[in-house]
Amino acid sequence: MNWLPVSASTFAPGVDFVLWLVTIISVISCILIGFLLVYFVIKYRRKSDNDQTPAITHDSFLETLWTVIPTILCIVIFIYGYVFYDQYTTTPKNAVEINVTAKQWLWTFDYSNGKKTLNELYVPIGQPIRLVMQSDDVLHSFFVPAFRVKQDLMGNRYTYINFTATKEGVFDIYCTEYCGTAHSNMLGKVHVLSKEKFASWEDGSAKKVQKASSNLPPAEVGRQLYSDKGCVACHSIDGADGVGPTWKGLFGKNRIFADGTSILADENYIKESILYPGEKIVEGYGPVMPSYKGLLEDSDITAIIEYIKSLK
Ligand code: HEC
Ligand SMILES: [Cu+2]
Repeated sequence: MNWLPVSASTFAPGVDFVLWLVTIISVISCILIGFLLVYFVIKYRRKSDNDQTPAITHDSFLETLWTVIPTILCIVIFIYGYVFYDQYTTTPKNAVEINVTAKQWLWTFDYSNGKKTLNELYVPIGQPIRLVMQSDDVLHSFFVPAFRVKQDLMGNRYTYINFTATKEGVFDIYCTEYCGTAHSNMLGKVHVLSKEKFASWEDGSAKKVQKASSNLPPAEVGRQLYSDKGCVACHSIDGADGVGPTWKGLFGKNRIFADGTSILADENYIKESILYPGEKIVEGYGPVMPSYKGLLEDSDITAIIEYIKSLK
């Protein structure tokens, strides 16, 4: 049966095994108890007015049985749970570290070679990875269902996740700790690449290859970035007000700022708003937009601008 998410890490089979074990034990006990309950109700029902319940106080054999069997089952479940939990929390010696920072409402990933990505985590297949995680603001929780790993992120301490991916592909990252208005948009992707592809991603050649082969119009690329890079968390495209101003009709509009100055929204203004959001704060909004400096390439920003232009 495949009602579970794809299984794409070395932990996934163990977690699934414990889940199945607990589920099967529970289902069998439930059916057994339910059946006996109904059976006894019928068998020992009062058949006539002077039917008397015999005065049985206890039965040592039965009592031992129903204590010993569940205890053994609990110990078995505990042992499996402990073994897999121990594997999960022990960092392998050759693990590669990646720093993860969560903030309302995005994920950033810092790699040891100085690379930085937004909402998209890149890892090589078969390589033990250790995520060193922290939050810039409230509690968040990093969850990759396909890897069966989940861990809260806090502001005042580091927390960790270990995993080794076993399947190439793209898997979802969710925030599973309610963290404010746009919590449900705090999404990301893990890209599990072959060793060769990862090496070329690391030295930067992969991105160019990928870009050259995608001949989408820039506004279309911008539309994808809008959701992939998490702008969707704060900006609507249909005129609805959110944490930030809507993008609908933004281009060419007169913008009034908190300090009373104003400007017409052109390409340069939008680029500045993305790289240095604190410079000009639109009247009526808080200074909460994170800077995307170093997280978006110039071509990404151009694509976003084209997309904003298309939202009339
Ligand atoms: C955490 C919420 C948040 C996220 C995420 C966010 N923004 Fe913003 N953004 C704001 C807020 C609030 C403002 C208005 C205050 C200001 O000017 O800084 C704003 C303003 C802007 C403006 C100027 C808008 C105007 O009406 O003049 C642009 C352009 C913009 N953001 C682009 C982006 C892009 C592109 C992304 C994604 C890469 C993004 N924002 C992600 C909150 C956010
Ligand atoms: Cu969150």
